[in-house]
Amino acid sequence: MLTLYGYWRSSAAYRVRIALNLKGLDYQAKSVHLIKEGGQQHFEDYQALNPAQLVPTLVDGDFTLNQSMAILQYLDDVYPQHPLLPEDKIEKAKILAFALDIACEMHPVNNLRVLQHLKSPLGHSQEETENWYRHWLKVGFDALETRLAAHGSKYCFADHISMADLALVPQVYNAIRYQLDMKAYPKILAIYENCLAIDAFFKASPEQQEDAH
Ligand SMILES: N[C@@H](CCC(=O)N[C@@H](CS)C(=O)NCC(=O)O)C(=O)O
Repeated sequence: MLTLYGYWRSSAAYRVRIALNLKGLDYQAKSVHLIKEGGQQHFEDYQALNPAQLVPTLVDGDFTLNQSMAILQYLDDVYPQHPLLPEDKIEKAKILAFALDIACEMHPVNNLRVLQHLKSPLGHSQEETENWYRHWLKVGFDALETRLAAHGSKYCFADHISMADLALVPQVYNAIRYQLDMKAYPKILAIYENCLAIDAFFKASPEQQEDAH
């Protein structure tokens, strides 16, 4: 039995939900509300599961795993249907690098706890915090849009869904939420729309989750 501890608006959990859906895996979703009650990720029982106090955490039987990119890799290794990475080693490395541009460079600087820290104790306003958010989105998306000229098509890497798309789609959701002007990124936006037309992506989207709002 697979259990995913996540939160509807968590982009890292969103990556994993897409993978589970693509692979047709049944899972139980457990909500860890990141805002309510001071953030349930800080509760003792959740810390026992994931001392990093972040979502997602995947439990597969007696095995517990954090870090969404490690979870994607684990799911791909153990449940190989609908692979997220190709056999070709060069192509695989390129896809991983693209996904990590998002997961390692863009996501961490705009994480909830970073935004909260900017406000208190550092004293930045809501407007300054949102400008920070959009700044790092722009830096990341500028590079990704350029990269997509080389290999983007229907999806990030030609016409095959890959781990790159699973990383990109949640990041675009966040960008739209934070009102980044997406007109500068026609390739990214087209891929986002192509992905959301697929049931596995749509069902994984934040508003479709039981704990939404
Ligand atoms: N690198 C981690 C990032 C996990 C992460 O930062 N999750 C966010 C939600 S997307 C979170 O739990 N934030 C809670 C907080 O900042 O307190 C992963 O990919 O799983």
